[in-house]
Amino acid sequence: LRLETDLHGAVDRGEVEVHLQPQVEIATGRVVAVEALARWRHPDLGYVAPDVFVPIAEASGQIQDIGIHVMQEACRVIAGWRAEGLDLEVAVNVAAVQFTDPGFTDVVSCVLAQTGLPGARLTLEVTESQVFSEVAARHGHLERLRAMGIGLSVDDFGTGYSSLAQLHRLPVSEMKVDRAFTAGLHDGAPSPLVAGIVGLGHGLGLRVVAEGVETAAQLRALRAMGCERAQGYLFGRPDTPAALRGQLLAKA
Ligand code: G
Ligand code: G
Ligand code: MN
Ligand code: NA
Repeated sequence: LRLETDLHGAVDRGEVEVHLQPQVEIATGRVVAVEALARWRHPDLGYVAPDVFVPIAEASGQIQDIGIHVMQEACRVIAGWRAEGLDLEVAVNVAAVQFTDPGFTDVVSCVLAQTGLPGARLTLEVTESQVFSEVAARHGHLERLRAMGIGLSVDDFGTGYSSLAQLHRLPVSEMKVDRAFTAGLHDGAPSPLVAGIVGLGHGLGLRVVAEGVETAAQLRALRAMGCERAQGYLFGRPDTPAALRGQLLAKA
């Protein structure tokens, strides 16, 4: 209850920050994208993890404001880097309840217009169980977002319900393999399960991103499967935009 109360106005007080985690193109080893991850800096408790505050914000309706703030900040940072010649894509997590707002697509459009970020540089991540809910399909949001060049990613794939018939029907462009599956790639040994998931994604015409990549052996196994992108501690933890920018410039 205290967290829910304290969360009110957290955005306006500047307590909700955006951290970024790199995504690497496996074929080249280059950082091509970042995922934006919300962090709540509570004045007394310090950083509160999104696993804790996102469900609270979803239940209390505060996720709308927080989600838009995170999107705005992420797009602002990436558009700024782009103007300086560091051209990356950015993935932003969206909660299903955000799609209940008939104006959601218009808000996203405004964020792109205000920040100057091209739609093609933005991907919205929706968890598997949420993307299949009728809520996400309502108001034609998914089709309109895709028409703006925005990518739609099925997050945490393999952990929720999946109606493969629906997945085939929805205008998604990317699949994120949940880190529980990546963790099953021991020493690069063959994994029919992960290979099957990656093959399913490709069969549906989707780009496949593996989450939770922690070892070079896992990366080799994913490369052999033709997985396009990898994200995880092997490449970097979520960090402040300034810290990540420093790392990227040092590498360049
Ligand atoms: O950063 P990680 O460490 O703890 O994130 C945990 C989960 O919290 C992520 O998998 C993601 O689904 C969720 N999350 C992080 N940031 C956001 C956000 O801005 N909006 C929503 N809806 N979920 C987020
Ligand atoms: O949206 P999503 O569930 O994908 O958010 C990513 C979450 O996974 C974040 O909480 C992030 O800190 C965490 N994470 C990112 N990379 C790794 C990794 O390589 N290993 C583990 N165990 N967790 C990771
Ligand atoms: Mn995600
Ligand atoms: Na995920």
